[in-house]
Amino acid sequence: MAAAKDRLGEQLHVEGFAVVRHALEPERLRALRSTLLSHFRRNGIRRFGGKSQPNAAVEIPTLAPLFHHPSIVAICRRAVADGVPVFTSHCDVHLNTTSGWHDDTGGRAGGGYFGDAPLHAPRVYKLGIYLQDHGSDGSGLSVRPGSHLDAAARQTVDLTTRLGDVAIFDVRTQHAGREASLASRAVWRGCAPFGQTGHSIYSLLRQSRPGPMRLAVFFTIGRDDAHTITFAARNMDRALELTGGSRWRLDESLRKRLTDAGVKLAEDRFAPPGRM
Ligand SMILES: O=C(O)CCC(=O)C(=O)O
Repeated sequence: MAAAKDRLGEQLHVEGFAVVRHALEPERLRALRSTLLSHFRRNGIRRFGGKSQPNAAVEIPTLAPLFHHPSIVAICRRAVADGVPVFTSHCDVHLNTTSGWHDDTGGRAGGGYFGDAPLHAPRVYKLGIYLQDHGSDGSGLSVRPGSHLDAAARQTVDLTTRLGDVAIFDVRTQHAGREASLASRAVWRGCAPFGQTGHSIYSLLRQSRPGPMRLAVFFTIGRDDAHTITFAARNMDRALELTGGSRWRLDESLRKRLTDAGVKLAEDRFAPPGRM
């Protein structure tokens, strides 16, 4: 009898997203939430109406237990075809940011995070861990099923994650987080041409009308192939450009925990960021 197909792998393949319910202990995530809130008191950069910490796998060492948590490693293994995921090192934490519909390819027309590779080839997945419930507030992650294969797909699904759930999606899948109001979007259109200064102004304006606190961790893993390594290298370049930092190697103990768990590390296979 043929082995039953893994539902998570199958769903990612067909629909481009999945949610693993109750994967993580809420208590652990509440503790992480307060650590991250302290981090953002002094750190992070103003982005999209809130604050973000790019390069967070390097910049926030307290995230490490999340990456090698057995449930997370199991999800990553199930997502890739051969059960050997590659950790890209790309990780962002977002506090109170807004986001419209987009994918994470860096540009579908080529020249994005996959270079000139045809977009049917890569298998890179983003995990989204929301540190509060979004079961009914419409403020969590929404996706367009099938948009990883057909960019014109327009149906939308609100993933209604609760604390402890893990969302995972193909980076080609179009998705949106908390959408800004029409008025905020108009303000953002005025700010966007001014780069980081525009981000700072927009974020300060939004801070004066705070909504419910919203904190989430995103990181990417991929199949063990050249596309994943290109994605990793280009995203690390971008993260260092955004932060102005130069540290890009993972902490030695995190490297060991991941490799002991059977996860490969993209950082062993790309040139130091900025020198590609
Ligand atoms: O803020 C969110 O919920 C979505 C974040 C997002 O779209 C991203 O990290 O690519």
